[in-house]
Amino acid sequence: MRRTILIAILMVLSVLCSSCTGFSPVTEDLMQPPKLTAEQKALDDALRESVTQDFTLKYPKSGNFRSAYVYYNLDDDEEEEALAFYSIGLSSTARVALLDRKDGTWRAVNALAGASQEVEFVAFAHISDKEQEDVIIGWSSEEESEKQLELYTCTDGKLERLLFRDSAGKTDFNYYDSYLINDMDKNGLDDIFLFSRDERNRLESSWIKQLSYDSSSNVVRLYSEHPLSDSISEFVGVTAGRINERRQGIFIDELLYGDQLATEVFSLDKQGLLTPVISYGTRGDENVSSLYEMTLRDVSSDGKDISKEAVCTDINGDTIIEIPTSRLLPGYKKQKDSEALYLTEYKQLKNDNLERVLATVINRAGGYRVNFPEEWIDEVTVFAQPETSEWRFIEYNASREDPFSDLSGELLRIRVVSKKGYQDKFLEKYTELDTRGMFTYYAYIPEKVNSSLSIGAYQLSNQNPNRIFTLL
Ligand SMILES: [Ca+2]
Ligand SMILES: [Ca+2]
Ligand SMILES: [Ca+2]
Repeated sequence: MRRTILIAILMVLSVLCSSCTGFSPVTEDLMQPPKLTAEQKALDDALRESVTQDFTLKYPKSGNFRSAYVYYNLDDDEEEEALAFYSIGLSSTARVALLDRKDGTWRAVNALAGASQEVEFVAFAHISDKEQEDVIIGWSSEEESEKQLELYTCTDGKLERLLFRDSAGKTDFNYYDSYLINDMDKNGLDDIFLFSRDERNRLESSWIKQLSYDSSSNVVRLYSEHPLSDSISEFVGVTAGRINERRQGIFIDELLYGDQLATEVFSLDKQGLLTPVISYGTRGDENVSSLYEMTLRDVSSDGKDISKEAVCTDINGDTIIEIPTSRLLPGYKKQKDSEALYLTEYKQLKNDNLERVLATVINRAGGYRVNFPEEWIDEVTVFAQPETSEWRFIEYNASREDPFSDLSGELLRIRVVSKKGYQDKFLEKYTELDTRGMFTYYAYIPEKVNSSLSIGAYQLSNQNPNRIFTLL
């Protein structure tokens, strides 16, 4: 328990440190190991005793462990060992040391040089052993242009590196941009999936690679790999989960050059090797689109900040992963219009087709979404009225030159009111939906709706399990 608290304190401190980088003159002071408990001091003393030269502690940049000292039980006793990350003197290569406690005294057991200058992340998983967890470390260069993943195991009390080798003797398949650790074939050992953009020497520039431990030769092998789209600028989401009731998959959301998103999905075949789900022409029909083409969509949020609503997730809680696609709401024509609003459709893979399970409009700035009843799809559009912080939902009238000028078919308004802002006096016909922080959400349903698409108050009620209003 004490250690858990300690780790929590260290994590908070390291987050504080990283968040003040760049504008605090005391960053260097904060980056020094914080003076904490005797246990922390003991680890620092043990490392100092073994290294002897000046060293700088290194803090993992991402993942669940953000401290330069990480406690974890790495062997079959009940006690925790510790890992320490640091670099020595002017050497730019980061190192990892294993520390162990014998008779109440911490001491450094051994240390290994990392693959690069910085520690990207540290994680633990059953790669080589069902009983004992291995250490996974991502190493990155200072400018983060190259990241390499390495695996370590605790053998006879010492930290050892697991070697990477494929059948042709190649060892450099550990470069990655994103990674996923998952026991996809449910055999008790975790597999590693790397997503990389290899600009250097191959025609297709992006790959998914499947790495698994081979016990017969005690190495990590490249079991299979598959090219991805050649226009990926960034992996914005990699998710392992259920494609359907029987099948597991890896969902890859790709940001493409030209501000579009696409999704590719892979599963494992009978041999346990990577196989794409719906690749071009897999049904013997040249006109069949690939999943990539079927999921191609505009980035509907501004800039590089891709929202979690734009990537694969289990949106409806049925444990199956949905793929979001998006298209312009009726009346919006200009593809790149920054004012354009989109209908987001979450789809499941069924018999190699995409089937919609949810259609919704997402107001990211307002922090809510409104699910479209089935009959609204292609019939209802939304326009934003910033002066009242409202989204107005209207029946789309294609005969109007300006489809948003005809409000006779208005079906719903959602308004966000800030406690700090101007208090609108005309809220008496509005119903309060929800509150969050200093924001209150209101809905207004026009009384005389001249439309067959009208909705009732119950569809917005929090008593309704299928309520159409949801906070993000
Ligand atoms: Ca142990
Ligand atoms: Ca496995
Ligand atoms: Ca789902």
